[in-house]
Amino acid sequence: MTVPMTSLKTSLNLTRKIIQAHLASGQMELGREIGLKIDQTLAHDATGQMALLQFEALGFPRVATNRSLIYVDHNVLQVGFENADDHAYLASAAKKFGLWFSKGGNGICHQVNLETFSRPGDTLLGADSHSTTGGAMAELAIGAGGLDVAVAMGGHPFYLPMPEILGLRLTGSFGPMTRAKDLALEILRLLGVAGGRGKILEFYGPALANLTVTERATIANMSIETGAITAIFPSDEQTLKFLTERGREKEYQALAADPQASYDGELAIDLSALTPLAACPHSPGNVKKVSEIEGLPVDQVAIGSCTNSSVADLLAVAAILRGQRIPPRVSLVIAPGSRQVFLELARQGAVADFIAAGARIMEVACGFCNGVGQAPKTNGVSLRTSNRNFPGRSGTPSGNLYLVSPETAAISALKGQITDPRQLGPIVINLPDKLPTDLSLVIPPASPEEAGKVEIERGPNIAAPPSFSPWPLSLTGEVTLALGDNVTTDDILPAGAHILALRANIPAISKYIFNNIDPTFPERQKKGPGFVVAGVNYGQGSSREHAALAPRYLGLAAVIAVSFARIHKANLCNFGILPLELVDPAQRELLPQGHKLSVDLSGLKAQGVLVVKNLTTGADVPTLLAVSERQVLTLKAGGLLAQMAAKK
Ligand code: MIC
Ligand code: SF4
Repeated sequence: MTVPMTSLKTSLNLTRKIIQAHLASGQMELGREIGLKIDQTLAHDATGQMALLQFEALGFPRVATNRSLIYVDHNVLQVGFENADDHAYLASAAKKFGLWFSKGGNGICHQVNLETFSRPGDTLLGADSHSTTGGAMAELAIGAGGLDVAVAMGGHPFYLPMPEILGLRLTGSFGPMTRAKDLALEILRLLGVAGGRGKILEFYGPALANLTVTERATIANMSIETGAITAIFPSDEQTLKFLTERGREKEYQALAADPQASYDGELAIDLSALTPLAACPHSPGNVKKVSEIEGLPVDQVAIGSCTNSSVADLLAVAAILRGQRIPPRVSLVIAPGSRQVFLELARQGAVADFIAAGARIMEVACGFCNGVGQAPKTNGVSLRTSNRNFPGRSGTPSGNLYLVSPETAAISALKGQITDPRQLGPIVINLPDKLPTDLSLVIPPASPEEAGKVEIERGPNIAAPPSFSPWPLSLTGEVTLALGDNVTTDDILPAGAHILALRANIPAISKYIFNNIDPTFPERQKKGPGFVVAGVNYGQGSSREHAALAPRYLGLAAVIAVSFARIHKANLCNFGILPLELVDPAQRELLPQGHKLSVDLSGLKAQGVLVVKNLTTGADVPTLLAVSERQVLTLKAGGLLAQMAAKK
């Protein structure tokens, strides 16, 4: 897709330019629904199996995007046949339907996609919330549920309300040992975990001249933790340098906001004023200065994840560890983000530095980041370079996770306690002009002529997606769970290797819904239509549609909350669960667990008020159905699969 570069004739910001070039429906009016043409999609072995199963159920013959990819990176432990079944299904379905397949060992989807496939000016829809990482390459890169990605793979637009564009002007330069991660955390400190909702963060300003694509990737990656739709940087000399290092200079296109461009809101950050920061337990928004928490003994340090596992990140870690040893009580694990990174570390001898320092080298994958291994000990303190420290995400409900930069993690591992990295002298790393580019673990799809001969492998773990009917117009049910603010998708559907292995099997995975909060939920919810009641920002975090699909399978009919996270709200609609927003947040108290509710769905309309009746007390609680006309039709049909099937 050609996006006009800087122009003196218009005054558009970069986001609006890319949206304009991809607009399939609607107008760029704040809050009104727009449809975007999608150039690329990605999914992985936690979301891709359901995305592809739904792609099949929708009857698409072959992907209609410029490029669609499947990555094996989340689910690599293979604790049983289930993972291997998933991978065989993914590989064969990718081959048949025209997707590229990145095998286990090739790396974390966002890292590999950035290195290999992301293109300035493109739209990317990823079945993973951190697909925002592509914003570092001036892509409009958005996370969504697997069903939305399946529909986009089939060539249909992706819909979202026209976002507010928040301009972030960066000035100054990082002080000693202050890094991109600290900027990402500063943005979280300023916006909190919900302050970015409905917004795209567009970066500009003089500091960008020295901000590498790798650093931009850390910032774009973590933008989702503010609730933002995504973040985007211009395509400039830094972009050209990144592409050239990877032999991709031909894909370069300069892109920036017009000089007179304006934003819906602006924020200025002076990088020189930043200090090393940490997100403290149990939220990425709980940001403190590292100097304030210095001295806390650490049990585990885990370096890697799609936030901080680049060559530059891990060479810095190697430089800090070189010639030193970690104390016996600390466990240090390092997981390179991609095969390209791992090869370069090996070439430069950094792997030897890690081993000599006492580190354990983990597989090139997500690993510890979403609870696939390395769960800390009970009440353990774990310093991580990843992006989320939600309760229980590490696999240890009482674990205390702190999110920090690779430099803070490395020095703290050596000292055995949280340590401000500014006590280190300057470190020197050698970033080569050319990085290894071996794509032998990326398997191309079969040609359209050969595709017919490809057999899809379906082991016993692969179950067809369930189908749902519309709710009765007079909907009655119980409040099966009443919760607080910022309920995460990790709360709804916990992470971890055993549960991840069931992502292709909704009946099996539904048994784990709300497991860390109330293990009796699935059994209670199965008894009839149910209502979950919650506070602000319900469904923050990941894109996992299973956190809507599996509750719907159990009979959840509506979530009544003060507000919702964007991706999760779209997922609820996709599976026919009503996302109802309390008109008066205080009335949440009128809907306690166990009470019986009813709601009349006959007048369902976009932005309409639905009065929820508490049959136990007689109280009336007005709620807003803040969705688009399109989503109302989806809800009326019993979900997007049913709606699209009816259209045929
Ligand atoms: C995450 O970081 O939470 C994940 C695991 O990558 C998820 C994907 C999933 O759970 O399906 C995400 O961010 O979307
Ligand atoms: Fe993987 Fe963690 Fe990144 Fe999610 S946040 S894609 S689990 S590395």
